Amino acid sequence: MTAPGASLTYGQLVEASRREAHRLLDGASDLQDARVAFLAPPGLEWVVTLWGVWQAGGMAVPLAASHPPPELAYVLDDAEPAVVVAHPELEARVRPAAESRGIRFLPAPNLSASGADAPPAALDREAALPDVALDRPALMIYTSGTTGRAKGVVTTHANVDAQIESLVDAWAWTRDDRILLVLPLHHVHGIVNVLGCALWSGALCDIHPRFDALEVWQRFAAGGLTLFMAVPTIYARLIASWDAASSAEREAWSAGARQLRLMVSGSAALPVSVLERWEDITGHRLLERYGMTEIGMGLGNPLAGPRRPGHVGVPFPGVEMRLVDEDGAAVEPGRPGEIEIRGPSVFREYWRRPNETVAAFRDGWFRTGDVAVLDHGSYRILGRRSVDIIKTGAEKVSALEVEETLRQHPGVLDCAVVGVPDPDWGERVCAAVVPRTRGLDGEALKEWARDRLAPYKLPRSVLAVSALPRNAMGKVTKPAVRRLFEPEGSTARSETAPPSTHTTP
Ligand code: MLC
Ligand code: AMP
Repeated sequence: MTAPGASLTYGQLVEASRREAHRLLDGASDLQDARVAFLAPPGLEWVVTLWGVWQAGGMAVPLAASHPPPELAYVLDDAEPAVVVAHPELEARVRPAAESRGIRFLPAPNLSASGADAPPAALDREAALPDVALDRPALMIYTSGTTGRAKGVVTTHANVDAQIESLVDAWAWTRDDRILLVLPLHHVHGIVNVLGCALWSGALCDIHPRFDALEVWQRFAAGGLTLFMAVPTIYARLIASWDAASSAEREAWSAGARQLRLMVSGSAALPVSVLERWEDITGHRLLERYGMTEIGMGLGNPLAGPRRPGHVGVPFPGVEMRLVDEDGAAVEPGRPGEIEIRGPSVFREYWRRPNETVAAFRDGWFRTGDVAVLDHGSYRILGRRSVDIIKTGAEKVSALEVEETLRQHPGVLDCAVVGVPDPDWGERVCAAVVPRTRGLDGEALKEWARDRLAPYKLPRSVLAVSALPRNAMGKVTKPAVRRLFEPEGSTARSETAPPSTHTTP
């Protein structure tokens, strides 16, 4: 396990995480599934905290490093953690909220002072840690939905094991693998697919605290990696960076990338143009796969064998899937239907939301809300059933949550938020706003929202309209709102009202 300027062997990781478990237990014998929320940049402290929480019998709640204090406070109120752990770099964002709620606060484990190089404390090595059964909760990841605010997706140790084992099997992970991690660690993609599989396999994980295109290319060129996994926006950024490089750099970077054994894309639709360009540059046909926080990974193209552009392959080992119509009946082969998933990787519940948990399943099958079709023996994702779920840069955003927040601004009478197709981000968050008074400044509205919402939820375009397009029932018609932001939107715009403000940051 390496991170800038530091590394841990597996032996050191075990020692440091046992020490962390004892610190969290603070004399208790078992955390008894208490939530431990933690905020740290991707790095060794993050991994030690995760393993510490698990060994102490707690449920790990990773917080998003990009979130502003109100979003973090929401998670604290919802998860009700017994402990909050934060890295000094990010502590100011969460410590006041933890302390004002009377939650025990701990700084992230200081590995340089007491962890990696320090001799293990005899007490820590010998003192018993709880036996944690596999059916106990391991992880809670917050995800946006169509109802209300973000929900905690609870997975047990057995679920996490199943999610990891399925990928280790499908992608033939071994202890000789070496993967570069550039994804945020508040999603399954980074936590399970990259870090989790590496830890499970005893492989090397080279952790970078954030994505930087130049650093990634230089790391490829430095050699020694076998695996890379990222979202389509990252591949698009890497392509742009390669295009801007000198011919000597291009040659070295491409040669470095060619040495890897597998490159994977997922979390959002991979444009065929990106797949083709990446293949030209690196010789790798990206393996596209489909997943979701609630299920881990569902479908993937083969490790060996043809990978169809625009397709997401077939179910992973241990995953059962079916395509159904609105009534839950299996669709005819070749017809589109909603993906439903069943199997040991599927989550246990939405935290303290029994009704939403029940509604998310049909006869034991998890209803993903994604529509797909089987085409030449491999599935193709056609889209989502809800227009109110936006995927931007592979981050899921609830349009309703952004609308709720914007409506709290005194200058906003009403608004509608949509995802507009975008070549780099997949979708772009856009807001049509009915101002309460004249002269509402879209840029100022975005700045106001920045203190309240995660950066990726902020509307990148704000358009002032005198009224929102509605159907005969008075319901806002989102497709018409979306057309307001599309290049040929001028005709749609005149259906509603002339814009008075249009900012495209
Ligand atoms: C950052 N910004 C975004 C954004 N990320 N805007 C829209 N969508 C996003 N996802 C904003 C920044 O706040 C900033 O705004 C501007 O874009 C430029 O910032 P940046 O520094 O250039 O962006 P960066 O921080 O580099 O982030 C881009 C990114 C990141 C693509 C690296 O978004 C990312 O890591 N995405 C991956 C998310 C992920 O892991 N998803 C997996 C979900 S699990 P401003 O206004 O300040 O200029 C899942 C299941 C599965 O989906 O199948 O895996
Ligand atoms: P999240 O809820 O953040 O875990 O995101 C899961 C969602 O991302 C899925 O429900 C899909 O809508 C989308 N998704 C993941 N992988 C893909 C893919 N390969 N192609 C299209 N959409 C995807």
